[in-house]
Amino acid sequence: MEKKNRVILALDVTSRPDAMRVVKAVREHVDAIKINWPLILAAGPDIISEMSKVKAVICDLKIADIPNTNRLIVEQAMSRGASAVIAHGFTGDDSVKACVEAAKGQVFVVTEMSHPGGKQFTAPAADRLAAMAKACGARGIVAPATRPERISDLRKIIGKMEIISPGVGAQGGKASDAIRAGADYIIVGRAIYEAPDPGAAAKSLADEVRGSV
Ligand code: NUP
Repeated sequence: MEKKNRVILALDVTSRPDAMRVVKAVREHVDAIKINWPLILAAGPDIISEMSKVKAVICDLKIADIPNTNRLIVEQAMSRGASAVIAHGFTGDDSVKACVEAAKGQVFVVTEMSHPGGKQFTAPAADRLAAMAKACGARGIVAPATRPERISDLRKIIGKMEIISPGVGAQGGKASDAIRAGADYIIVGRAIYEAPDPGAAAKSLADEVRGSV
């Protein structure tokens, strides 16, 4: 994916027409489209191929199973045109390695989750999850824009690997804080697709990111 706007659209709308409308409005201002279960379940998995013709697609399936099942899931996502997938790391390094192998390295591993409950179980394990993601050869990690200081901590563990960071806008995080803390990309859903003018909202976030580096 390009690194022009450093904004990844979280396309959590629940119909194909809504997805097309939002993507058409924001495509110039985002570098990738993240597709999660709500849209896949609403529009069917072909939405992955369709969106991959417009932008790089990251499939946020939060893959969390035994190695063989992980491999099967990743193969399905990649064969439909995904450029990368998001997997959980708490399943252990054999499960993460299965994803990395099947995705030829294009895996982002969830560390500390961005919502309040993320502090309960994921925060205490996040440093180890990040180190494990690195050891397994993942492309990057998912780290919380709601706690930019944690992005900085995790950056020290992973070195040059990529950090993609959700939690901007609706969850209370700020784009410029996440980028200054070391995120490569921010992930934004509701603050873009629920905005009266999604194109303007995405542009304003991309401008904020550019102004913060
Ligand atoms: O820790 C995480 N937090 C998070 O919000 C890991 C994620 N993958 N996400 C996803 O990012 C979440 O599932 C949603 O698709 C997106 C954030 O959306 P929004 O809060 O900007 O609407």
